[in-house]
Amino acid sequence: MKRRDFLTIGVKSAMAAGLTAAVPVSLLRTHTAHAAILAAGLSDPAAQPLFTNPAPNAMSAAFKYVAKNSKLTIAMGQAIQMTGLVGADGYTPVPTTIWGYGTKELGVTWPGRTLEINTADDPLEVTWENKLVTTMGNNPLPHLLPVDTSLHWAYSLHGFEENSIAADGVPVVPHVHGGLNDSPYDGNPEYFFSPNFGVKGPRWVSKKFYYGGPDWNDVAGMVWYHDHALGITRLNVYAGLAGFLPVRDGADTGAADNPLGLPADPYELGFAIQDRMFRNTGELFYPAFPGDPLYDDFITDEGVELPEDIFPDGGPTALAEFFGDHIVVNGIIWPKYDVEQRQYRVRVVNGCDSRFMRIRLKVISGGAGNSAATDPSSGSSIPFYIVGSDQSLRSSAIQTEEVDFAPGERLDLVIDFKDVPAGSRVIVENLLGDSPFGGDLPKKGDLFPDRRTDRVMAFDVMLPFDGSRPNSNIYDGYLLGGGVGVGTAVRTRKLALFEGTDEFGRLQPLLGTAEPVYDVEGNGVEGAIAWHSPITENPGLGDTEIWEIYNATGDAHPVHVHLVHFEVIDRQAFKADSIEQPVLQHNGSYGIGFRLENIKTLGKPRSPDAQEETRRDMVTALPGEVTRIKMTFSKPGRYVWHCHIISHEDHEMMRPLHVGPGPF
Ligand SMILES: [Cu+2]
Repeated sequence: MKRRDFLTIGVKSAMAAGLTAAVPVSLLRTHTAHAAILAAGLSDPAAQPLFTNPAPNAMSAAFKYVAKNSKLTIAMGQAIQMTGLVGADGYTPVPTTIWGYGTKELGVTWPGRTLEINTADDPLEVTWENKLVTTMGNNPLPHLLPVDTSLHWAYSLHGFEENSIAADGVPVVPHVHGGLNDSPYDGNPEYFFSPNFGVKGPRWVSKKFYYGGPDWNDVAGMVWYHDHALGITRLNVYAGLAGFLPVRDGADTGAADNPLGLPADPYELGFAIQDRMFRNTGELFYPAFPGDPLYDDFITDEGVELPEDIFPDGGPTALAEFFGDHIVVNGIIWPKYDVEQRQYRVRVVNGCDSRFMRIRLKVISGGAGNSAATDPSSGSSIPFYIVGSDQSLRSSAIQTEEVDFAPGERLDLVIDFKDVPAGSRVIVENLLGDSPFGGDLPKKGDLFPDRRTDRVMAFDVMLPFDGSRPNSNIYDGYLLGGGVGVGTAVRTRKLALFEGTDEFGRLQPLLGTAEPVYDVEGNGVEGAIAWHSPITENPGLGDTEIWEIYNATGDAHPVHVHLVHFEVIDRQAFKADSIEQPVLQHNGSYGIGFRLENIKTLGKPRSPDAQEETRRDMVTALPGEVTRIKMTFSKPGRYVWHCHIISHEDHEMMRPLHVGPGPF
């Protein structure tokens, strides 16, 4: 495994010096929790229907919000939704309480309805309302999931210590991910607000948010929106707070006569892929207490035990990572979608907490509508086209048989069902494991027993061809006019990803610098630092910078930078000495982090992958590699950059980013 190879070369000296208390050994995790899952009254993925329930198409006109006079009011609320899950008897459908986005007319849904913006539109004014309250009495709802209040989170901030979810309700703040947002409307984690704006975060600015217009994204791409409240994002998103926000332009219009000739509604599909655990009753489950199934797998690594006296009741505690054993697509478990023998544009969002996927398509002849045709390993692989990702199209379509898919990333694919025999089933297969991704295919110990997470959804080729609608003809090399080009950099920053431990001994992923710098308050800083420490990334307004991100951890981290789109330049192996040092925590105590010394790059740089040759806001930093990106900071003010493993960003793997002069 790459993780172990890297550790031997990368932090060799630190290991020799005995400084690697935090070295992860999660590869050694064994997933033997199957019996425990059943004993705990949780849903057994092996007993759930596969490819039976149709998924809604998030790109269909019926699934979209319709703004009036460029204004929308979108509520976050609680609802009951059927996911296709059946109870312990194996056939009775069970309901799930979810949180979603919605309007009075449409109700709230998971995922939220699709918000489409055209680059030619006037700015859209959205009033986000926190309606996580009881229908009777307007009282704050408790969280659907156990909340760890030991983290730096909304109500742990100075001046908010007296607030609680019980008294004040759940803090939220929507972030439009991939939008060139003005700072006040970016959904910064400290801009949160509670139901009916009873509590407003320390940096809260406005009830109204604006997206679009001439100084916003200027080309078509796939943006999405999700909650970003400080230290509670993983739980708010898990409960259902996420949705699509496609950006259109004059070429990628979404209409049947679009100049690019891309498949259009009803042949343009949108699917949000998420992994979850459920109780047999249908309710969402998140392991947070000792004894919970999978808790031991995801709370801590060997040798880093959670002291019981810190959490006398055993929790709840945040997890180092989370991997659900049920795959949910647009709120439906392992759905199917019926298709014609033609090309479809399929736009997917990886909305999982920690799960990287490697996607492949498997054809099972005669499998359409066949409840026994569920095993991707029995099918044969077919190619598909990558036409774009994140914030833009590619310059041309490229054919592939596999593509990696990181949490937070969006892929824009064209799947050609023309030559797939009628009556076939095409299964979307996932080749990666149920444990942290290190760059390679999983080993046996990285997999859930009897897992169903190797399959995502299926397309059944069984609809009659509708000759009245134009057929698309995307091919390898088909010109699309997208791509990315960022100007000349004025500065190169060396940054790094670290794996330390917090004040309780829990695994704590951290960002920091890979060089000595001064923060905006004039303090010398080097190595890992936590969220609350003064700004270290302060690019000038309009500046273009190269960021070199050295991953000194054992796992891949999907790095997201707000405000910008970036060019992925290259990746290169490196070695360095990893020196242990204390890390100041939000509550004044200390955890353990590292800094890097004697960094040496190794071998030749490696070019970006095909899905990375677009305007990106996500990049996977692999362990033992430096990943180089280039971007221009074109709006002033407060933003953030973070790992998009949501459990990581909630546990300090996030740093503020401030463009231009203060105040900070
Ligand atoms: Cu991470």
